[in-house]
Amino acid sequence: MWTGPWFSAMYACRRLGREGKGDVLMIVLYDYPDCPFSQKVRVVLAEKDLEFERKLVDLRRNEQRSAEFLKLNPYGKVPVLVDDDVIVYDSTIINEYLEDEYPNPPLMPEDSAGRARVRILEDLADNLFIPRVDIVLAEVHKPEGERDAEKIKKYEGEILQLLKRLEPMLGQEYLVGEFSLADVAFIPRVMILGQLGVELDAGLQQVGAWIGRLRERPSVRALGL
Ligand SMILES: N[C@@H](CCC(=O)N[C@@H](CS)C(=O)NCC(=O)O)C(=O)O
Repeated sequence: MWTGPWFSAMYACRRLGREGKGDVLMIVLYDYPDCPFSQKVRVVLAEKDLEFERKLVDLRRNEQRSAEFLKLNPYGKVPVLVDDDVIVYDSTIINEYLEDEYPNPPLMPEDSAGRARVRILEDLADNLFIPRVDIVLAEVHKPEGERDAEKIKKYEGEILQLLKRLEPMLGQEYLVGEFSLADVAFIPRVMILGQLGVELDAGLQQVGAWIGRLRERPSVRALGL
């Protein structure tokens, strides 16, 4: 068991969608509240009604660099999921693990083409969308006089361009039809665009409606964004 500067919150214990392990609390999520990657995993745990123990890793105190934590994730990053004796890190890999291990309700299409589309969108969210929103977030958090207005404008423009790629996919409820890991990947950062002052223009009506639908989901509301 961990000692030292960890603190944990216990969540009631009920596991659905898996046979064989019984009603024993086995999932632990090493987490930081504001981390969009940790939030992605919390959405999936909630969608699958999986209960877990949450261990907060205080990034402000560099707890992710402790020898103990590096044994779990040599990259020194949250989230890390520990399921019994299985350790998984990287939010996208954790979410795939959860999908494989706890398939109900499914968050991946059955067909290979659909699964590939989900993975392409997760990659876009993780490597292009989230980092750009994080740049704007960092600027907006600075005192007003220190903000780089040009930088904000440039990255807001790039964020809107990325969202324009999603617009034609959203003639349906969710990005790949049913709610999937693709939607999950965007949730933490699309939910805060309004707070950052990023306004969706007229060409992003479907995206706006999609964000509204996402906001209604209990798993998303639980993030408190
Ligand atoms: N690709 C990783 C990224 C995880 C990540 O960047 N986590 C950040 C917090 S949001 C972190 O732990 N940063 C600590 C550090 O880099 O020292 C994932 O998807 O899980």
